[in-house]
Amino acid sequence: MSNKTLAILKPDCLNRNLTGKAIDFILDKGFKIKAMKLMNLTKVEVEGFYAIHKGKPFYDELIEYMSSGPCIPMVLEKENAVENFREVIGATDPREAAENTLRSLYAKSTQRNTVHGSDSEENAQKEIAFFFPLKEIITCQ
Ligand code: IDP
Ligand code: MG
Repeated sequence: MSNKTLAILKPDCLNRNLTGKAIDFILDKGFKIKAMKLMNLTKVEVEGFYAIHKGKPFYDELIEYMSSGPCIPMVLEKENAVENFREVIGATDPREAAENTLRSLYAKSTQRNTVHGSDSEENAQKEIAFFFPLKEIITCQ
């Protein structure tokens, strides 16, 4: 089992100045940041990242939203990282997210739900590779 997952602090996290709080929360939960960058995703990049959702009713707006401002993809490491980070972020719809999860604390809507987390080991590997070449991922400490 891999010990890494891909997180993204989404545009609503950055434009509401929640970046520091979100990173603190993630570190407090025991994750180590192994790679991180600030970037503006193009529509084409977002379409590539979210290709699995193409055709769904929320797809077009999701592409608009995720390319609307800067975001911060990061590689997180912890034992059982994928499952553990999904618990830390909570359900997609913040109204359904468990108490004291990132989405229950900060997200404003199902679309603007503040943070992304990979949903399986296989997708985590693909998503990490989508943003980070191996040489950008810290291997020591
Ligand atoms: P997840 O982020 O919890 O894994 P997914 O079903 O993979 O949720 O959806 C990807 C993203 O698409 C969500 O995080 C959210 O931003 C957006 N999204 C999903 N479902 C809806 C919806 O019903 N309305 C609006 N946006 C949605
Ligand atoms: Mg998902």
